[in-house]
Amino acid sequence: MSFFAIGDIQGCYDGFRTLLDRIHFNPAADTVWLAGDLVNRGPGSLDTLRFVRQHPAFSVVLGNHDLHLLAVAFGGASLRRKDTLRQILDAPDAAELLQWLAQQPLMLTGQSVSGLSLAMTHAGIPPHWTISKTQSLAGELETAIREAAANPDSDHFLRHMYGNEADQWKEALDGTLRLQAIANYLTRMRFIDNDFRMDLNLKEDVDSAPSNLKPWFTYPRPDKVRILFGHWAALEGEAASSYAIALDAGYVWGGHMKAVNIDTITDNNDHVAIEVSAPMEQVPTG
Ligand SMILES: [Mn+2]
Repeated sequence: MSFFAIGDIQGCYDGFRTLLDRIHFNPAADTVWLAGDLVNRGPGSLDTLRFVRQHPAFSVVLGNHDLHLLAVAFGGASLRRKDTLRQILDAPDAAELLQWLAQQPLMLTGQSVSGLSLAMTHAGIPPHWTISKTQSLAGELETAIREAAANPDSDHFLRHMYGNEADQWKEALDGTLRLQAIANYLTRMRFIDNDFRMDLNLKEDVDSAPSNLKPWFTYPRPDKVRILFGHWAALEGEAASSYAIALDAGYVWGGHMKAVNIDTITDNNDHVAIEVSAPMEQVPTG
């Protein structure tokens, strides 16, 4: 009856299975939250999707790479040079896998055994969004993604997903820009300024940012919710935050894959983590 959170798998199926062995994963009893980016860059995206879909022990949030796969499958977006998604698109069970993926949420909420309130999204939650507001905005995006998968030929959001223009939340946003802003905050955010505007280009470590930008998780929040997130490999699984817990330790880039034992999270945000290291030969080139 363990409760774990695991960071970005990015198609590193062998590393994922090794990590599950290391935490003595029991599919009949345990709960494991996956922080999104199940697929892409690594060599085992198809096996990862099949395995996660088969086991109800896993709960998933969608990451930017998962959304990219859905945009390619349903929205006519092009594969990029470094993508390793072709194996999914060509698989005999592609339709079932992609429809399953399109039904997954952007956010999970729950409680640890000691009663801490928990939320997970792929990139994080900006400090000016309450948990209930985030839940509601995530729901708008989930609805749009499900409509796209149900009617791929219509003029749906996955045809218009990409845009760095939607880099700051405004209540008045509507239509495509509103959905783009929600997707950007929940799946791409790293640095934000004092007006909570995202810089969607910077992806480096915290020390390299211009002085007007800070990691989203260093701004104070009005609640005490613990936010579990992936996406930011350059953090190497360490966020200096009183409330956020970083899960992406960059396995696909030769780093580590990390599992946090959620029931060990303390009041001051310490927690027990189990990591596996990537074999060097797995590092993608370019
Ligand atoms: Mn990501």
